[in-house]
Amino acid sequence: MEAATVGSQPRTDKKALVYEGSKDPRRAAFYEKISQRDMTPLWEVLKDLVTREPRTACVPAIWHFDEVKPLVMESGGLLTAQEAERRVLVLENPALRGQSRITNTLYAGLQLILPGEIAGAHRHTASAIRLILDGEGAYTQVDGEKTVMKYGDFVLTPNWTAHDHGNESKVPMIWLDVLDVPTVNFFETAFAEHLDDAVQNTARVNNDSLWRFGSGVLPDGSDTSMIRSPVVNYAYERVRPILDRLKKTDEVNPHHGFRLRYANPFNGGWSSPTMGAQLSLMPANFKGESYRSTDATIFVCLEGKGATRIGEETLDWGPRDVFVVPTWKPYAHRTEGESVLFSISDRPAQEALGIWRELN
Ligand code: GTQ
Repeated sequence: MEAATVGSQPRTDKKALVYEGSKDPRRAAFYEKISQRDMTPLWEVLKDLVTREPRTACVPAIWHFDEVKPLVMESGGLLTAQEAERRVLVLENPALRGQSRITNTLYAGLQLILPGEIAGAHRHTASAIRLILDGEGAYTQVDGEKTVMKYGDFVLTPNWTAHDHGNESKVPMIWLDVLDVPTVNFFETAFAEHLDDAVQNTARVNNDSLWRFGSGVLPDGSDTSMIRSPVVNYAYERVRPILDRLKKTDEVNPHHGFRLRYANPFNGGWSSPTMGAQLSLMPANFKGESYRSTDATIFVCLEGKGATRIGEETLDWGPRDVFVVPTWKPYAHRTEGESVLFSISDRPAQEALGIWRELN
């Protein structure tokens, strides 16, 4: 955005905006006068600037996987992953078209990598996560650690880590990318670079970090002060059975079901400082109570079938569907069969700033 902004309206000239109080000619003249010095009266904008409750342009939306998969596959015939650098169809919030964002702070997209393709090594300030939705056997490599990905795997590409993707399997693979790009760009802190080699040298045993840091032990010399998780792939086959254990012994949360958080094993915090992800198991015929929080949340159904009421709207979901709940909108889940929902939001960033709220 090149233009200076007053409130949310871009300004390119020095003419005063016409406010309610501009009906008084003395005030209108005053507003014109101060506008020449790039000033504006707070009393005309205060109630839209400091609002009683969160406001958002973002709307509830859903992408049914069965409907969008053919379009993702079609993109495979248009250009190679190499040409595209990343062959991704961006999921844009319908109220934020043209801005490459699914919520105000997060980017999401469906990435396709065909057998034999590579998406070359690069790194950037933005952090990424992947949630594997279709196909099996492609790899990602993060700072020299390779991981071969399967359905439901939650994979981290923390900020400034080198990453390349490749598909050595026989089937196309599609995953959901979520990045904090709009957040990084809000702070105007984006850097990015290509690595000299398209594919990094593999420096570690595959999935090394999950074993090394996700097993209740820490090897000598581990840098435990890291503010993001060292784990590259939180494999679904390791995480999913934990939900069944919770179901056996724990009380079900009336809003969320049996839920866990993808954690930084060094300090128990979120897996990244800007994005927090959770996985929840809801029993069959679960009728969740209404909940709201200030973090607009992206959900992905990994198993089962259900619906989420968001304000006046109801979104029906099934496996691989991606949907989004705007900030502070009351929502409630219900299920048919036993269901698993993945979710991700900017909650860690809000918590770090002391502005996160929820209402049960
Ligand atoms: O895989 O590195 O969807 O850099 C957008 C930007 C994926 C990636 C995206 C990226 C990537």
